[in-house]
Parts: sequence; structure tokens; C-alpha cells
Amino acid sequence: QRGPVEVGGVTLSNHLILAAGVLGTSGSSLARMLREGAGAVVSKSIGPEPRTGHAGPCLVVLEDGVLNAMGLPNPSHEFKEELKPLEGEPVIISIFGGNPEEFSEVASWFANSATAFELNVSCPHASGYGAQIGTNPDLVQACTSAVARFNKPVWVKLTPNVTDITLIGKAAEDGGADALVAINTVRAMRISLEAKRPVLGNRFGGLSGKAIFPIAIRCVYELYESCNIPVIGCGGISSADDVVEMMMAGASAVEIGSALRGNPGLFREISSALYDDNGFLPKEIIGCAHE
Ligand code: RRO
Repeated sequence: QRGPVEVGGVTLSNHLILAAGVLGTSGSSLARMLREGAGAVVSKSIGPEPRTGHAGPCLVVLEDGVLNAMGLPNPSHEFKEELKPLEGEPVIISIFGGNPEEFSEVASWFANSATAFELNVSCPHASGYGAQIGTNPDLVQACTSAVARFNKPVWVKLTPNVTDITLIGKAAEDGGADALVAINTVRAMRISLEAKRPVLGNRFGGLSGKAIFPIAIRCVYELYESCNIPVIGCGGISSADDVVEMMMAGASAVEIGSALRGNPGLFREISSALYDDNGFLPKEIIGCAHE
């Protein structure tokens, strides 16, 4: 059904969600994506201190994807101001911290304004944050339960940069997560032949876009088999066929990011191809590839 649908404690007006990072830095860009047909929106990740991010180049567009090392730029608690015009809208606040106490502090600032939280334990290139937490099941569980006590739905966004993503998914579930989001970007780098140095200022970064779609499908498939909470698919989705494939792997909804670059009308485009005339999805596709 086109909507409303309930996934991970959140009522979505359709299955297509704006992914964190892309177009989520201001209230006005989040509002625009809702107007463009997103079923819900996720903010750029907000942390315990304001950050300006890494020195550039921070983002390089490749043939089949996007390489970024933004460096978690965010206005910290000041982001609250951006949310005032969005009251009542489905806005999921992505948050990060270096330990459970920091996750809890950041969550407390948005406990009244957020529809739900998405815990970013998966940034592939930020020292002290992200992967250091997201590769450690005990820390993932502790950060999740620290935020779960605010009585808002908690989604946990996982990194693909681990040997067994299901161990991390189960830890988030044990911590009280309402849904898993898979995947954040894949740790990657490119080197410029002319400059003879890495193309990103930070040297390493995260790869998103079409290139990582098969990795995301594999991760969603594995999580669907191993965990008992909904999985939200993210990573390289750019068409209705991609959404259907992600749902066959086990996704209850999807997040879209890189493909929106230069195509803000994509939510409507995908919706009109995905749903039938009565607003329904192809029947019983979620998880059907497991039968
Ligand atoms: O800001 C970033 O550099 C960044 C983050 Br927080 C993340 O979670 N994933 C990513 O690819 N980049």
C-alpha cells in the first residue's frame, strides 16, 4: 500500500525515505523533500559539538557512485531551530556520538521534536565516532539502549564495513532498536594520477551510489534472515526496480540518497512506477527472495 505504512514505529506516507546526509542539512531542504513526495525524511547527522567537517575535497563524483568524506559537519544543538517549521511532519533525526552518554545527550535535545531517531554508528571515516562504535556489538547495544529510553522509535544505521553485519544488527535489536537501516557508505578511496595523491582531502571516505547496491542487497538479505525487527534498505537505489529488489531481499521500506543529486523529482518518479493504480505495491514482495 502506498500509505500510510507503519515501519519501525514510524508512520510513513509511502515506502520511500530521504536518506541521511543528502539534502538533510536544513529545515527547508527537508521540507522540500517532503513536498517532492518523500514518505519521511532523515536529517544530516547531528552530534554533541558543532563541527565544520574535513578539509576539501570532501566529495568526488565517480562514474558509478559518489565518494565522500564530509567529516560529520553539523550545527549540533542549534539544529533544533531548523525543525520548528516541520512540526508534525515525519522527520527522523540522525544522531552520532562517541559513547552512549553522548548519544543520550544529543537525543535529549530532540526528544520533543523528532518523530524518531536514526543512530549513526556507521560513518566510515571519522575518528572517535561511527565505525569505532558500529563495529563493536557491545557499544552498539549500549548506545541503542541509551537512546531507547526517550520513548521515540530508534532506528540504527549499520556499516557494511564489518565481517558479519548480523552480529551488529542483533546487538542493536537487543538494545531495543525498532528497525535497522542498512547500509551506510562503504569505506573507499581513489588516487589522482595527476596529483599522485588521494582525491579526498581526508584520503579515505565512504562510497555511495549504484556501485554499492549489490553490497546493500546482500546486507539486507542477511539481516532479514537473522533479526526480528524491520530492515530499511539503503545504498545505491535509483529506480522502482531497485526498490522492488531491495524489498524482495527483505526491506520493509527504503532510503534514497545519492540518486537525488540533480534529480529532486525522483521520489514521485519512483512512486508512480512502484505503486499500482490503487496505490498498492506488487503483492507480498517483502522478503519473498527467502522462500
Ligand atoms: O559526514 C560524513 O562524512 C559522513 C557521514 Br556522518 C556518514 O555517516 N557517512 C558518510 O559517508 N559520510
